[in-house]
Amino acid sequence: MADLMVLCSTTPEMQLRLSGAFDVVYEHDLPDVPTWLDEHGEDIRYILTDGHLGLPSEVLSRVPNLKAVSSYGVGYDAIDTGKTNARGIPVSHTPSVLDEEVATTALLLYLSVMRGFVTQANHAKAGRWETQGGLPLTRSADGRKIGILGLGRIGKALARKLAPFGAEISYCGRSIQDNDYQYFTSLTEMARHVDVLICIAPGGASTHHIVNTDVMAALGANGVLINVGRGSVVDEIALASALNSGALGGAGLDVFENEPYIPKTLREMPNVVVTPHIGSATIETRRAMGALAVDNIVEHKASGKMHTPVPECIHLFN
Ligand code: A2R
Repeated sequence: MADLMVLCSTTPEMQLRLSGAFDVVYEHDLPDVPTWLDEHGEDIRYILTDGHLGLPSEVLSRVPNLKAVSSYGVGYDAIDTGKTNARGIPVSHTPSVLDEEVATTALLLYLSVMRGFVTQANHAKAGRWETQGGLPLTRSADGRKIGILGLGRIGKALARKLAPFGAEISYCGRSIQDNDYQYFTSLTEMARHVDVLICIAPGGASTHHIVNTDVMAALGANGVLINVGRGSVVDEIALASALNSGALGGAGLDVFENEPYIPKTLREMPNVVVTPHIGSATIETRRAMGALAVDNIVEHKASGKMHTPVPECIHLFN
C-alpha cells in the first residue's frame, strides 16, 4: 500500500531515502494517475512534487487522507495553498539552499546581456571573426544602477554578488527593509531610475504581469530586463514588442510564461539571452534541494513537523 506519491523527478539518493521511510509510488510508473488514485488514493498520506508541477486538482481531490506535501524548489505558486490550508494539509518548499546558485544565474545573464557575450562567443565559434571581423562594441557591466524586484533571500545574495561590479542597488517590493539600498514603492519609478531591472519575485496573482509595457518603457532603449523568478511576472508579449520596437535595449531570461515554450521572437533576437530555467540547476544545489525536500516529509512522518513550511501554512503547526 503506497503512502507516498512522487510526482516530480528524483535522484537515486532521494529514492534511496524515500524507500527507507515510505512505500513509494512514482507517477511515471503509472499509466494514468487519476484512475490509479480512484482505486488507491485513500492510502496516500504524502506527496512529493516540484514548483513547476505543483499539486494538480485532479490529484488533490483524490487523496482524502493526505497529511503533507513537500515541494522541491522555492517557488510554490503552482500549489493552491488556500485549498491545502482548508484541509489542514501543510506544504513545504526548499528555500535558502538555492540562493547563491540562482543569484549566480542572474549575474551570468546580466553580464551576458550587457557584454553581448553569447553573440560574441557564437561569432567567434562560427569562424566569423576571421571572415567578417569583430562585432560592434557592447556596454559595460560596471558601475550600473540596478533595480531588484523582490529583494528577498535570492535578491540579497544577488546584491552581494553585484557589489564587486560597483552596482548601485535599489529595490522594489511591498515593504521597506532595513538596509542601505534605495527603496521604491513604484516599480515604474524604479525602472525609470535604473539601467537594469532584475526580477526575483514569486509568481502568483499579486505579481502577474507587473513588469508591463509601462515598466519596459521606463527602463528605456538602453535598459535591460533580467528575469530569474517566475515567467508570469513579465508580460511576454509586451516584452517581445518592446524589444522589437527598440523601446527596451535587451533581456536575459531564465523563466518563461509557458515553460518549456519560449516565443520564437525572444529566441531569435541577438540582444536577448535565454536559458532553460537553470537557476538552481547544479549538481550541488539540486542535491541540497532534494535532501531538504525529503527531510521535510520524513520529519513530518516522524514528528508532525516540517523544517521549511511555506509561510501561508505556518499556522497549521501552532
Ligand atoms: O513584497 P515584500 O517586501 O515581501 O518582498 C518580497 C517580494 N515580493 C513582492 N514584491 C512585489 N510585489 C509582490 N506582490 C511581491 N510578493 C513578494 O519578493 C521579497 O523581497 C521577494 C521574495 O523573497 P523570498 O520570499 O525570500 O523568496 P526567494 O527565496 O528569494 O525566492 C524568490 C522567487 C521564488 O518565489 C521563485 O519564484 C523564484 O524566486 O525562484
